[in-house]
Amino acid sequence: MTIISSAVKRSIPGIYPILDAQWLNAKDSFSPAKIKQVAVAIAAADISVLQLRCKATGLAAYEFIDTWLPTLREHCKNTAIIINDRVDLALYFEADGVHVGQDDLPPHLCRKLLGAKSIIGLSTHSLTEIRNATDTTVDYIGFGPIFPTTSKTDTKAIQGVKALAAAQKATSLPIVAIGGIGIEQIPEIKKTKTAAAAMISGLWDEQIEPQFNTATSIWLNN
Ligand code: TZP
Ligand code: MG
Repeated sequence: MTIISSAVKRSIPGIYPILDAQWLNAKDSFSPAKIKQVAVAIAAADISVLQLRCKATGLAAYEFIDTWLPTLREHCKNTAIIINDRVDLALYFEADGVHVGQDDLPPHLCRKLLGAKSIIGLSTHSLTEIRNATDTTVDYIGFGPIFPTTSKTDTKAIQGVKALAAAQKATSLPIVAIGGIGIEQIPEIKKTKTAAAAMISGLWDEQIEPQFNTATSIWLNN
């Protein structure tokens, strides 16, 4: 497990890359050399948290994490690694935490299984869900989709940046904005005082070269 300071755990700052199996597999076969290039780029960009997300059922999620995690761990010593949905795999791989949705295992069960040090994130889509989450054991709240996205099909209604600003005002927990955030949208997300911007497709250019450094520089300079 990565040693992650409680300051990082509290703030979940900046750019929060999501390495999404479906998106990555559609773009490239991701050879070991390419995975290493991505891991080195994440470390160079000083990314404090990232998520491995594989919506495929069964063995596929295990294989995806098993393919990426060792290289990420080797190069990204200061990056907390969060697993989407799969508390069992977070436990097995001793990941730094888990990100769950409203219909997944509830945060208090995740906490019981993963322990006090684990980072637990919860997706929300309304002020009511945010207020409910604030009273639970979660460490950060995902909120979105802020803009239209093609990376997820079953999304809820588009929230927009005004709702994002209201969402961050409604909770003391860090909010991670998600959905349709590209490099160009980072300044307006930052302006809402949101803790972080989660990005899948927006962190890659047309040649499928990672843009982590550009994204974090824009975040820091706005
Ligand atoms: N949850 C809400 S929108 C979304 C998820 C996982 C997809 C975000 O992908 P992108 O490519 O950053 O819009
Ligand atoms: Mg989920």
